[in-house]
Amino acid sequence: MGTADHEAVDLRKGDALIVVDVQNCFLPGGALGVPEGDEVVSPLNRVIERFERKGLPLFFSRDWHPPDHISFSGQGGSWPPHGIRDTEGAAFAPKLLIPPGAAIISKATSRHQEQYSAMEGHDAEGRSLGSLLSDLNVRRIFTGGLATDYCVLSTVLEALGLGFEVYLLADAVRAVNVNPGDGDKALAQMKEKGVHIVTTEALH
Ligand code: VGL
Ligand code: ZN
Repeated sequence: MGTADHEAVDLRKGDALIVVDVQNCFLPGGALGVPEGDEVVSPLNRVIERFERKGLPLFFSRDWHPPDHISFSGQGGSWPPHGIRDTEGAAFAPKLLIPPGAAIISKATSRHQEQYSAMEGHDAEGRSLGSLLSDLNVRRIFTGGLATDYCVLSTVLEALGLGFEVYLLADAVRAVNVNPGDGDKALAQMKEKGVHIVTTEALH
């Protein structure tokens, strides 16, 4: 958290929270367990409650892969099978607060397509996250979850490309770190591109 800004951020209309892939398979002991992945849940819950109390929109993305997804090692991909739709591994972490009004965004649902970015996912009615955000006139995106060096990074980069101002919740992300330092590298890349690196305590 050494790189985080500590100024307070006042949440307001036009803000949205995107919680990325806090699913059983990415928690320690899961099929693609992220070290300390479970530690993102309580800081995220604090922010989820804050957004909920202010009536601000919340989005929860999830890997929702078919059983033979191209990202799996058996199909020539680089990951063990994980995030298989309608399985316990793909379920959200049991302790994660999911308010009734929140939108669930499923991604990488087709066998031949990888989608790390939540921006490419869709809600239950097939609307893309990008279009939902623009319909709501969202300008600032706050995001955290798993994993810093894959789906969080892709989500952040795509959001920047779409013109959103992006706030990364530094205490509410953890990295896979396939190569040591990948998570720190991802954070540095985000910071260099103008992402605000903040802690969940800074949000009011
Ligand atoms: C993710 C690897 C494969 C992630 C998803 O959520 O960061 N990483 N699928
Ligand atoms: Zn995946």
